[in-house]
Amino acid sequence: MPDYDTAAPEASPVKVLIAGGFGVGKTTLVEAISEIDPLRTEERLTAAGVGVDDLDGIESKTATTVAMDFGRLTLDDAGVVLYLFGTPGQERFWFMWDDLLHGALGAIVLVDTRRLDRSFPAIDFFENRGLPFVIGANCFHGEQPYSSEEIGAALHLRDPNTPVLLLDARSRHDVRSALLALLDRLITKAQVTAPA
Ligand SMILES: Nc1nc2c(ncn2[C@@H]2O[C@H](COP(=O)(O)OP(=O)(O)OP(=O)(O)O)[C@@H](O)[C@H]2O)c(=O)[nH]1
Ligand SMILES: [Mg+2]
Repeated sequence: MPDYDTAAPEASPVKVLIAGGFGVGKTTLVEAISEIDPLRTEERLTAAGVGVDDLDGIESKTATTVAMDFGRLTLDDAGVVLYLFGTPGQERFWFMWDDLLHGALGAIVLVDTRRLDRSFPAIDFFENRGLPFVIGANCFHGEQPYSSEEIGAALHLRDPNTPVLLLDARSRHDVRSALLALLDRLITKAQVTAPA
């Protein structure tokens, strides 16, 4: 049984969504950083998905999230405990995103630069609802031919100051940096919108 009682009681809870299109590395990211055994709700990809699920570039993928991922990370220095909710990526499960959004303060939108179009709906979703987010460009196989600026421009982000971070979703260090960048963004936005 995982131990769910070790988060510092005085830490402020912050709900964060890990979003993006099919197979961009959301479950991998939550697994890389969570201090508890992450909850995964994955089902095997089967022959029934041929022609529906595009596995181009992620041929080793055998399962897909059908509800959500859940993990936790305590950041003692920041005095917060992050609750990470990974969204399902397949289009037929997007109806769950509105429920997952409830109470969330921010998001990491993962993109795969080989298939940027997979993540446009996630970006639109958060821009339309005004939820702050950072972009995590997942460098599959350690390769990333594009700079952060180029990726930001290609995504046509409504806010040009949206951070674009190059990361490896399997790397605890990279994921932690992305989450800290998101926290910075949340603090900056809160300061801008707070009444004087
Ligand atoms: N080489 C490499 N493989 C990765 C990386 N991130 C994820 N993968 C692999 O890519 C595949 C997809 O990763 P998932 O974490 O399942 O992606 P997901 O976004 O949760 O997928 P859905 O829930 O189906 O939308 C898996 O086979 C991972 O092992 C990475 O940074 N580098
Ligand atoms: Mg997943």
